[in-house]
Parts: sequence; structure tokens; C-alpha cells
Amino acid sequence: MRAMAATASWDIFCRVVDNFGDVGVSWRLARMAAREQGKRVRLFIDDLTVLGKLRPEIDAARDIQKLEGVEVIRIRDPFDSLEVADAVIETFGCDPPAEYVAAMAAREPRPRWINLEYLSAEEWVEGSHALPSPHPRLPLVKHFFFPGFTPKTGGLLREHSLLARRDEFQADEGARAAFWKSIVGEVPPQDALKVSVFSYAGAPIEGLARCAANSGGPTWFIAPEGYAAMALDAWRLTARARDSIRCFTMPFLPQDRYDQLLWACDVNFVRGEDSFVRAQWAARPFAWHIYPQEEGAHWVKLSAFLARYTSGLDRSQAGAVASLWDAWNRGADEGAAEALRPSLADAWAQVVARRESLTEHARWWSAALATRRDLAAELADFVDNVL
Ligand code: TRH
Repeated sequence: MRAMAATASWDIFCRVVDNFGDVGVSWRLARMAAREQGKRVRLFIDDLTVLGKLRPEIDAARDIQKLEGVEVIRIRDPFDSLEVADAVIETFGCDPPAEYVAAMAAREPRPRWINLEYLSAEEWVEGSHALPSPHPRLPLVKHFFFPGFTPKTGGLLREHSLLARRDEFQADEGARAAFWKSIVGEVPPQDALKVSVFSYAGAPIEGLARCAANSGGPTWFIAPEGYAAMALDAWRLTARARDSIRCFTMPFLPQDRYDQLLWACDVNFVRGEDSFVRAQWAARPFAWHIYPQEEGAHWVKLSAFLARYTSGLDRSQAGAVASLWDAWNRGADEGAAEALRPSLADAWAQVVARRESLTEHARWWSAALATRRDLAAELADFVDNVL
């Protein structure tokens, strides 16, 4: 029995906890819902300065503005945008303002209410995806929507044209040269290994630079502003820097340009959630610096993904990837740096030696993920045809 009409308007709520991912994911979903799913989208954010880092067109001083078909509105207190949309998407359990939730309960028909959860490759996600959660007091039901890597989850954010644009860029030497000139003012030599680095504090960046320096071949490290850039700048100033290693640090790139950096590099070090997914769409070998959680809970999450990602690899390839990720994430552990060196150096050498086959695998992995509908389409189908 299908009672409710398809949704025309979506209100998406995002509160910045820390870092950029919450906004990165929320903006990406909002843009896709407007451009690809034909929804009238309002994106409510409490801190516009963070969105302004990813989208320099955003004016953080303005309360309301439009960008790429999305109305971007600052969450104000008291909250006065009480015209409720057909579907309400809160990201990462950020709770829409109480006034708005009260208006949702008074709306006829009731809006569809979704909580977009964090991405995980763990098996329990399948059992939690799409589960209802009745509001304790109000006549409202919220549904959990889990991104994921398997058919029993909500899938991943992937713009319709993304992979075609990636392939075009990766096949076009002129476009890549123009990109490099635009971000570092020169084009890398053919034999240079190009490595992008986006990490949390504590990643053994210096150790990695040293490994690359000892491996002899020319390596370019590229790091947009952040921990990695600071560590590379510090390392560059030490005596240990070598001519074979070039370090480029730069301001934060607009979100779509960051995609091009991932496409243009040979190996990408990424973190969190959104850059982690973008690295997979880039079809290049990558290492994931996972957001550290209490009691090491992040290790479970990391190995759950590694088990899926390396399942198509042979033992030595899987071992190389797993050792690099282990050394990269262990880097933050107290006093690990010293003990880590051998394993990081060995793991990096193993990965570089297998770069071609790991790149093939990355391309296969991206293609396998892309056989599924993207998350925005899955979500639209869920709210329009299931709820
Ligand atoms: O910034 P993050 O560490 O965010 C994370 C995630 O939100 C994670 O879920 C949460 O648990 C943790 O914070 C607290 O990493 P993430 O998810 O990769 O988001 C970074 C965003 O920044 C992504 O959208 C890509 C974008 N970006 C740019 O636009 N330009 C850049 O130069 C770089 C490096 C990133």
C-alpha cells in the first residue's frame, strides 16, 4: 500500500563536530539531491566557514545563499525556518532544532525523517540499515540510513558524471599537466612518484618521507593545508631532506579540485570518511588514516574494510597494503615512531614495488562499487517509494 506521494522538497541538517567530513558529506548529498534527484534542497549548517573551505564561493557572513541549486542556510538560534520539507535528513545524528522538530510533528502529512549515519564496512551495518526509531514523545518516526559497501546498505555518494570525468582526466596528459601547473607551478617528471597526503596528527609523515628518500627514486609529496603539510614543511627544513624528494604544501583545495589531485597522484593517503571514499573512486592505491576512537574501536572498523578491500588480492599484495595501513595508523600510538620505522619502510617499499598491480586492483574495486546505485539515488528511492 503506497500512501504518500514522492518527496519534492528535502531539508538537510549538518552540525560541524570537528574537521571537514560532516560538511563534505552533507554538501555532496545536498548537491546530488538537487542536481541528480530533482529535489528542492535546503542545507542547514551551523558553521558556514567550514563549507567555505570546501566551496570558496560560499560567503560565511551571509545567512542565506544559493549554490549549485542548493539553498544554504545558517542554523540560527532561535530557529525560524519552520516551513517543513517533505523529507528531513539529519546527518550523523546532529538533531534538527527543537522548534523544527515540533513543526515536523504538526505537519500534515508528516515528513519522512532520516538519520544519515557514518560509513563503516562492518557487518552489523546491514542489520541496522533502514531501521525505524519512533520519537519518544512526538508522532514521528526516524529511519537510520547507513552508507556502505554491500547491497544491504545505502551505498556510497558518487556523482553521475564522476567516473567519466575521472577517466577523461587520467587519460588526458594535457589536462593533468595543466592541473599540476595550476597547483604547484610545474609538471612532475615522468618517473616521479606522486603521493598526496591528507592525515590526522600523529601520522608518521617524516617516516614516510625518509622511506621515500631512501628508496632513491624521485618522489613528489603533495599536501593541502593541515597536519601533513605542517609535518612535510618541518621535514623539508631538516638536513635529512634529499633532492629526490619534493614537498608541495598548499592551501586547502576546493572539493572538486581535491578530486583531481587524487586522480592525478599515484598513491593517496586519506582520512576520515569523505576523502576515504573519494580515494576509492580515484582508482589509485591508497592508505586510510582512520579517525581514532576510544579504546581502539577504530581498529575494528579499519580491519573490516581491509578484509573487503584486499579480498581480491594475493597474499603478498594484501600483506603489503595491510602492513602500510597498520604502520600508518599505529604512527599515532605513543612512542611508536621509533619502533615503527622498519615496518613502515618495508611496507612502503612493498607497496611501491607492487604499484602497477595495486592500481589495477584499485580500478577493479572502483568499478565493482560503481555497479551499485549511488547513495543519493538509494536515499531518494527509500524516502519516495519505501517509507
Ligand atoms: O575532515 P575529516 O577528518 O572528517 C572526518 C569525518 O567527518 C569523519 O566521519 C568524522 O568521524 C571525523 O571527521 C571526525 O575527513 P573527511 O571525511 O575526508 O573530510 C574531508 C573533506 O574535505 C572531504 O569532503 C574532502 C575535503 N577536502 C577538500 O575539499 N579540499 C582539500 O584540500 C582536502 C584535503 C579535503
